[in-house]
Amino acid sequence: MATIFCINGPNLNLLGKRQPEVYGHETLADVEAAVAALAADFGHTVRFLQSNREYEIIEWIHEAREAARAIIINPGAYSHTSVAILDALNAYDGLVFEVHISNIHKRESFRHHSYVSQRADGVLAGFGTEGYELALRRAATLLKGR
Ligand code: CA2
Repeated sequence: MATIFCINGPNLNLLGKRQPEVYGHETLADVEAAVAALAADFGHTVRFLQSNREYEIIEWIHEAREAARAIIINPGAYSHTSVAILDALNAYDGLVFEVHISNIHKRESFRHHSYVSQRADGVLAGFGTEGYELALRRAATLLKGR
């Protein structure tokens, strides 16, 4: 059994409350409940974290070095700007999956590049909130072999 951190970045606390045409109708609490249930099927535990502050996300990634065997992260807009989050992930030895609810490649060009992708073991974009569950499935598959 492993602990997995699921980290959501800025504004994702608004999920399901605004812009449903882009991000869907599910709230962050709905997503967390679905991921927690799936993780339980695999015998894993997920700790859910969300912050609008870059430093807090970096602190959680540092904490994951000791506490988690995988990180599922949607860094939100920090994906496109934060070398600091990339550096923190580069200091982490476990699995990293990057999730974007929307297909960032179909959107404005400033969303096409993600610093985090350079470290991620897998990237999901455009699978809606189901992307978090797909990332969890992949983490469970790879953790079996570790
Ligand atoms: O598609 C994604 O998951 C994003 O990471 C979401 C970020 C955006 O900056 C990235 O380019 C792509 C924005 C998160 C904002 O979330 C909201 C959710 C509901 C209502 C308003 C914002």
